[in-house]
Amino acid sequence: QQAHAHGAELAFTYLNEALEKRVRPLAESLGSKLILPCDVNRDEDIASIMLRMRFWTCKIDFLVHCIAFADRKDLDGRFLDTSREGFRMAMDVSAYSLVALARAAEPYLAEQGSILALTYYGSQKVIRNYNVMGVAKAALEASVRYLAADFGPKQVRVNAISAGPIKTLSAKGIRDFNDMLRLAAEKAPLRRNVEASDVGKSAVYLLSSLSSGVTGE
Ligand code: IMJ
Repeated sequence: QQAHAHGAELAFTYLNEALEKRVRPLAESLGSKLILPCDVNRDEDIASIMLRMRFWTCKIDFLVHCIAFADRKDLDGRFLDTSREGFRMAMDVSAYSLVALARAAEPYLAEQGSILALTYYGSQKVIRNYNVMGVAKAALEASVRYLAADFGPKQVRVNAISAGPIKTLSAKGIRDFNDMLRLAAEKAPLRRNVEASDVGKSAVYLLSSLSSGVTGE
């Protein structure tokens, strides 16, 4: 919404029909003309969305990565009990997908373009229940730095936002989440939690030339 308010023309992707029901109304409310299915575990899907982008616009100014997935049972109890498949899945969807998308977008990215990912403090410190997602976000954050180095010569910047806890679909059903929200608000300097619009405004900064000297952050 913030990018749209600042004049961006936006394309959206969704994983499946269940998520299309959430993404499409938002995308349409922002006048989006390109709303496509994409499973980041499938290289064909990634290639296909980039091809569709190419027919729609000559250059991509920015790419926003806002996907994560871990098996629900790995976001509760002990990290120690994470299965090999659960670990692989969380890393593939939540971290490798940024690398795959960035590479696929490379030929179409504008000079001075910007790539942005969303992360969370559970990558740096142990946050109860975050478990394998913390490991995946640590990989995502390191990927941001290495991608920033690779894209630097093209003047494409790569950054991530680590916001505080927000009640979104991705926090639905997480044990003790409401307690965490309350505690975070009490301890925060502003004595409140961040809202999606706060994150959106930081995103506009990182996606635009307002942050022209900022990369790998
Ligand atoms: C998620 C789990 C545990 C603690 C958590 C979160 N805290 C926060 C989140 C404290 C803020 C939300 N978050 C930052 C995430 O990255 C969530 C990722 C996520 C959520 C789900 C829920 C449903 C599901 N798989 C998921 N995979 C990743 O099946």
